Amino acid sequence: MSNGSDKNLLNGALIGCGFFARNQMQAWHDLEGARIVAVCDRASANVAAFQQDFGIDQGFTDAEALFEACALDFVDIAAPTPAHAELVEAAARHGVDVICQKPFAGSLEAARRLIELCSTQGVSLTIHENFRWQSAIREVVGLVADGVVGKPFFGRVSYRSGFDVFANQPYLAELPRFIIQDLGIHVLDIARALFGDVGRLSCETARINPDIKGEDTATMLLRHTAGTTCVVDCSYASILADDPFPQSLLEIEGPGGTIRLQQDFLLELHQPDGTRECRTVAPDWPAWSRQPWAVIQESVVSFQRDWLACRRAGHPAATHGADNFNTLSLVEAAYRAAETGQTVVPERWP
Ligand code: NAD
Ligand code: 89V
Repeated sequence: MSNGSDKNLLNGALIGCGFFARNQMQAWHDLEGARIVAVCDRASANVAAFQQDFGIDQGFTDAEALFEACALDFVDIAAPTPAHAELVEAAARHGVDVICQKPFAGSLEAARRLIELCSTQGVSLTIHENFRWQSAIREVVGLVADGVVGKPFFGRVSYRSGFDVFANQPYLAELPRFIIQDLGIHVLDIARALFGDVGRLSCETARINPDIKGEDTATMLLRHTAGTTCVVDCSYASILADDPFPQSLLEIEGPGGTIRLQQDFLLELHQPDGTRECRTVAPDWPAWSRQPWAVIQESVVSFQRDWLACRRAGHPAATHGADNFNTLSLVEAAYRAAETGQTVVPERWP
């Protein structure tokens, strides 16, 4: 927990006091070196609830008033995509470092403009892309980076569930673009963390649930520039007795072996001699976490811890704005590929 007398303590504000922001508030509370001094939401009831639940003195319903009143080191934006432009612009104008939730900005054009604005204003911009920070995913990313199976020729990043995400996040049912934009963005980012950037991509989608507007299954085929072919598949229409929500399962094949991250954090390493090493890489759950969300909640703490370390060291966090542009561009490419039936070359940050 933060210590109010520490001179190196960063003062932050959280904007958007909704469903997911509670995890971000809990994580800040767990971490040394930063504290949330103010919260802001358009809805005064949400401001009051966060002030009470997290003991925050200052509450605002207008972001401009927040920036005028508080001397902030950073802002953590947990408001939805349509609010990003206005809020990031205000933070940049006031010289405040920005963390912003995914999916960032709403379009590649808007993302580019905001990344450039933050750079011009000399503030850092980091997208709150937390799935690659899940400890089991990080373990596998580390094994691949260490060359444990050699240069991967095949990968699969798979997220399949029938969990009722609409109960906590009813707005998801209204999105004309649903699973790739909301969830696929995370699994595409895991594919980038494992295998690097993508040269071309194809995609098939379907809407299985008749009560929602967007697609709820997507199967994407990625050719990474370093040579790996990767299948990224996601579904919220899968009927599974042992539903793994919200775990991402991995498979990586290289000339030196195969890595599998199976359900419930079982990590397998298959060796060329036909043997297999197995171990469990279950996370250390935060005390406040609750199943089935704990795997995501743990990654929020890890993401924010890393952001703080990078901020102190003065270098960009892994999912800085320009990096995340290359994940966002895979989302755009996937929708274009699904619409046209063509293989698409994603845009890349220069
Ligand atoms: P939510 O609707 O529950 O909360 C959003 C809050 O933002 C609301 O209280 C709303 O009043 C407020 N808001 C909207 N515009 C605002 C503005 N201009 N100024 C101040 N407040 C404003 O939504 P949520 O489920 O908490 O999702 C929020 C964001 O978090 C979305 O972008 C979503 O994709 C993301 N999310 C991320 C993860 C993850 O694992 N990274 C998981 C769930 C949601
Ligand atoms: O992570 C997310 O963005 C969430 C969920 C896991 C429900 O898809 O919206």
